[in-house]
Amino acid sequence: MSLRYLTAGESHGRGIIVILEGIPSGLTINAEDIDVELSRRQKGYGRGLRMRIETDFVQVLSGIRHVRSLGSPIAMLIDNKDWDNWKSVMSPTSVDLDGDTLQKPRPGHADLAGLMKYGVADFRDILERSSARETAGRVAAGAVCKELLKQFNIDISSYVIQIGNIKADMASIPREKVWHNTEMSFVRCPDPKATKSMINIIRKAASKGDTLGGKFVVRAKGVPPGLGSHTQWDLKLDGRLAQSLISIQAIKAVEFGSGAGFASLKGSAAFDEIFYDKEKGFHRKTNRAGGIEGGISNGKSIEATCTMKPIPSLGEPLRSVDITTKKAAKAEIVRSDICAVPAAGVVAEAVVAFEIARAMREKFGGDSLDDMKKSYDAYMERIKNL
Ligand code: EPS
Repeated sequence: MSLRYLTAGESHGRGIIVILEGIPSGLTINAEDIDVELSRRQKGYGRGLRMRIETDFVQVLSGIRHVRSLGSPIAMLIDNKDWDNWKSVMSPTSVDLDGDTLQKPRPGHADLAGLMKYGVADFRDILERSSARETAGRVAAGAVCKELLKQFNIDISSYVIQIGNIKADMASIPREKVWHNTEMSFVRCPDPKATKSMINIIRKAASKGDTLGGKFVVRAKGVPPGLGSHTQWDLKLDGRLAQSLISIQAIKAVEFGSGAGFASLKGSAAFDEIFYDKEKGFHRKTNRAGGIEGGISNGKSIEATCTMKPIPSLGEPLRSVDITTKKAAKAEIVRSDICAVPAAGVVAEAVVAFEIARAMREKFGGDSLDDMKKSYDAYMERIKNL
């Protein structure tokens, strides 16, 4: 048994559903802890009016009894409050005869490609599912995975380092302040000066009907060496993490460690030299690899930098074509966020938590948490005595 999940649900439908399977029995899971993660995902300066409507909380439908996991599939529902306003447009049973159809696809969105692929006449049929509302389900699944990882002292965090052309000056922020500053910042950026400038450019973009993307770092601390494998392409941990991260709506690039910077480094300056002493065992003084070598975690923090494109729903729309008349037209104006980079960092934490939990489950097995811990302890003891 490995770990897997599926999400379902449209952005303006009844709600978002997630089924997470493979969590061992005996893990304490409080719905409030899942709600904390859902609320972190909703925040961030630059979200649109929709976030004033929604207050996400989880309803656990199965797999947890008396606050403990059963080892059976965990099904969770997050209601869409906005459903009340969309009951006829999104009705699964009746036909909305007066409803407007969306005809002018937005460049950068799934609208046109999805419309061609699925043969639909109204690209609402596509955007409802391509919408980032779906990530509420991933965050709920990730919150459960985070609880499992806590049992092994693995901690997942993220912070924003760039919005538009404003970059955080990370060298000026002491390491121990990064987490606190991030959670205090309206854009989840640890640099207070950059936070101010980021808020300003988001405000400016909004006033011009424009949107912004950016970059964030996601980090997993406390990951044991040995997750993932060099033996097969689809077992490599970096490959699996990259797929999960790039599947987050609007993420266009994922880099591990020095990432794109490796291109200009010489071999003599690109790697993490190996040291040994009795107390620390094998260790490194740098982490250019981002915690993964040969597709296997090496015991350093796993660090990925992700790039998010600007939101493609614009207040001042780009050129497009009406799919019925074939005449040139401006793309549809659809209510949207201006910048969702801070929220995307929280979603990235969730998908990284899932991938690390999955790799842990594969390496240490265990239908129950106790079995998993015993196997983990035995392995950690073995590598300590190498
Ligand atoms: C989204 C558009 C906006 C966002 C939405 C993603 O929603 P609406 O079209 O209802 O204004 O707020 O994100 C969420 C609802 C969410 O929970 O993240 C889009 O087109 O992708």
